[in-house]
Amino acid sequence: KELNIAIVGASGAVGQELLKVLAQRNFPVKSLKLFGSERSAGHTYNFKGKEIEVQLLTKTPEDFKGIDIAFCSAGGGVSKDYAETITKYGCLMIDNSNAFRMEKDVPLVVPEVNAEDALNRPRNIISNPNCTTIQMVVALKAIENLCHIKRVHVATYQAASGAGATGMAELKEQAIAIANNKEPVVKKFSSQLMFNLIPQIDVFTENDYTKEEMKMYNETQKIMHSDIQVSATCIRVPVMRAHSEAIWVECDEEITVDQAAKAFVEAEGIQLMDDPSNGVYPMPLFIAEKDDVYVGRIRRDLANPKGLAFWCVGDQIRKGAALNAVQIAEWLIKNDK
Ligand code: 2RA
Repeated sequence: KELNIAIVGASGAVGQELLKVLAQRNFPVKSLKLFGSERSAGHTYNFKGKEIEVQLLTKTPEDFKGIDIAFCSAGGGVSKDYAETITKYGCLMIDNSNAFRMEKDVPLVVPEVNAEDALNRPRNIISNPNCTTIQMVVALKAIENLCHIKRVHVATYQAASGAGATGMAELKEQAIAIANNKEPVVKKFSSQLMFNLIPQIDVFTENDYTKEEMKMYNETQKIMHSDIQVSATCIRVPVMRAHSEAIWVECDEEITVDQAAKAFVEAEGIQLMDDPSNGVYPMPLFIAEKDDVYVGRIRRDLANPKGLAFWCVGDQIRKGAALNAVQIAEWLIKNDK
């Protein structure tokens, strides 16, 4: 069956990736409507050889009448403001923002982990988790299948793409400015990112963790239906579009490196890349534009007998956003009869 699809936020980094992913995966698209702000309305984008013009997003529910699925990626404010408009006539909203992620009546879905949750969506909204959570839970699920994970410590190394197309442009402009002995311009990030690390993503909450770090705590519990405790430190790094994570897990029982490696090999959506003595491990430069989550550097946690450490890299715009949203839709096409 072919579906009528909309993309809200078509001009953004994730909107553009959605166009690519839908085409590359031959998603069954009957019709495609693009929506955007005043800034992007009127632009045209190519989808499978056809130019499609971006329509201004307004509060006219009729614009979404007959549309089966709207992929939304225009920020939390827009998602909150337009959810009623989008879903009024039965359109399913797959929302990439943080607007509804923790609401009880909105499933938060990573198909490799909790696809079935997508079947229970009373508001006709499904949330796509935050990018850092998505790639981590894909890896954690493989371990959880072996033995319950009690706690996780994670340090993230997050690419500029997490701050959108303007974040990527800023990193590139800073690199060019520095190479030309010019002062790098800082607009999107709080400090110069090139040749630097910024240990703050999003704003601080009252417990001194950032919102980004608390997303990893709360979203992981919701997706995994688990009491798992996650303590995160999230860092912006001068990398273009793949996020990396150093992860330490503590399980109820001891798990060997071999058991973990086998679980990663067998897991859906994971590629094991782990031959460190030959310099083989995932690196964000080379994982950009790949679909799977890449895992390597698996080893015992020296500080914890029931612990395991590994390194995990995933493309932020793809698995961390656009691809995961499309995979949710693909799963529903197969399983939601
Ligand atoms: C970031 N997690 O990397 C955000 C994007 N969703 O900034």
